[in-house]
Amino acid sequence: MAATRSIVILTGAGISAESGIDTFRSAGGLWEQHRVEDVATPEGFARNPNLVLNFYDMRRAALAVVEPNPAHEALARLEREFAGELLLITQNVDDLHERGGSARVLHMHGELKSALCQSCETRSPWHGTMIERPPCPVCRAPTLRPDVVWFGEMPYQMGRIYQALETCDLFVSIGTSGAVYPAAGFVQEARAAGARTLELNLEPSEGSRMFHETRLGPASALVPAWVAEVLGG
Ligand code: BJW
Repeated sequence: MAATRSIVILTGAGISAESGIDTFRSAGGLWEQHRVEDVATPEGFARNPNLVLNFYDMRRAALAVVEPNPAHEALARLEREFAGELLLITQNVDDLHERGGSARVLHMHGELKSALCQSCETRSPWHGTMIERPPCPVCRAPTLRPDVVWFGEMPYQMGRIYQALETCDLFVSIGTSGAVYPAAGFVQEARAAGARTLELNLEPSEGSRMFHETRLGPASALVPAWVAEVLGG
């Protein structure tokens, strides 16, 4: 088999589950406690901005008490030691990849620690609470919203992502249910372009049959083992 030169990795909520961050679709997960239409759509935000700002303020505060786990750390090791090209795409809005040591992370669904100004469209770092309606640091309008991608909105950097999917020789999906597009379609894009495809997940995802190989188990065990395999030990 030819050596792997270019890897695209997609991560989802499952990689952060063992750090103590709720996934979305599990029993007791985020979507069981909140209506998706209320907290993850532009229409929900227009209807009740305080509810949405509180929801994201609470999620941002929760980041302070969690730590990256061995799966995040293993992907940081891969970034440091893999000689080929690597693109790490995450659907997660937490910062555990960065805190685990990854320097180059593409957050396609935005970031909890970022604010988006609805007036001037500037993205700015965000550490406090948004419920107090602070002004945008650039245009001063009180129109900041969470910098997260809600249903019906376009995820970030899709051009760069599709380009990488077309040219990678290995696509790896980690800890995602495959329920949300366009991310759920990446496996098909990569496979159609000739890449080998691997899924690492606790249970088979919705698109499991699209992958050449599926390994089932907790990310904290599967990801370090796979990284060691790629790096030869
Ligand atoms: C473990 C584990 C452990 C647990 N170890 N594993 C009909 C058909 C097709 C598409 C659509 C449709 N109707 C509407 C759409 C489009 C829509 C969509 O996909 N809807 C579906 C519900 C059908 N998508 C959109 O609107 C997107 N935009 C869009 O499509 O724009 C147009 C476009 C066109 C063409 C090209 C490009 C774009 C935007 C989607 C935005 C999603 N936003 C959210 C919220 C972000 C902010 C926030 O965090 O609050 O993103 S929703 C939520 O789901 C979040 C996640 O990133 C995303 C994916 O969830 P994820 O990560 O997979 O988590 P779970 O909980 O679902 O799964 C966890 C997995 O981990 C499970 O499998 C567990 O088993 C596993 N696991 N513990 C390993 N220890």
